[in-house]
Amino acid sequence: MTLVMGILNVTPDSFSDGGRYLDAAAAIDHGLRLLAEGADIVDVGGESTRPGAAPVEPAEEERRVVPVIDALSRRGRVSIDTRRRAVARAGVDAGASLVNDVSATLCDVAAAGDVGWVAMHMQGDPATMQDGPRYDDVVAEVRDYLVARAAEGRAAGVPEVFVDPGIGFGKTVAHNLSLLRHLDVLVGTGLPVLVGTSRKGFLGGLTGGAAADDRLEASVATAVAAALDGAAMVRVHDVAETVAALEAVGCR
Ligand code: HH2
Repeated sequence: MTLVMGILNVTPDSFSDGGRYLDAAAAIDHGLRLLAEGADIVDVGGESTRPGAAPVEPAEEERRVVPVIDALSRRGRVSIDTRRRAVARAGVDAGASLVNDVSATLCDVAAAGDVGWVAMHMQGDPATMQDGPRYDDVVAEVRDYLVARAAEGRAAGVPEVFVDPGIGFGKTVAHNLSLLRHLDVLVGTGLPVLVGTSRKGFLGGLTGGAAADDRLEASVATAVAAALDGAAMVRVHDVAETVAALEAVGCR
């Protein structure tokens, strides 16, 4: 069965749902809806990492996510989506059982809290990562990087490690497509793989310039393709549609 991670951005500026759930009550409502639609885990983030996003003060990020994690973790599984150590710790203290770490540097926080950890690959940082990303062999480089991070996580004592190729994080459209078409290379490491394509910019480019909210079909199709290729979990905005599609192909 492929797990579904539902996206909940408590931010003013996320590329797709920015500003919709900045209020804690609205965010909690949406998170409950994602759980009701079949999400196995709700991923709560308080900082946009879209290309060119401005960094947020950790105290502000923490203020956004903690009440939401506290409420939702009583009703289902929650992850904290952050690259900041203090925010990851606060998220775990509030009830998150997975640290979704786009910086792949926080395995010690996950180990200390005895919770899971997602190590994601990113070239550069969000402010500049789309300024001419370069690889000799993107598939092999991402695989080698993630295998090393997973070994670090296991050595630190993290009980559950996922790896994520980081679609759109310092990658051109061609790099993203190579990673998706050769997902078997990452799956072949034996590590559980998380894939996040939902509503991302490269799908707009591939579908005639569709705006973020008009990328449903492309988002569901790429999530299903990743699941069929062996992804353990997909990270999506549109939980109900993705769950239905995964059921249709026998992945749920
Ligand atoms: N993508 C985003 C954020 N966090 N985490 C993982 N593990 N994998 C991803 O692909 C990933 C992620 C970016 O998407 P989103 O949260 O929708 O937007 P924003 O960063 O603008 O808040």
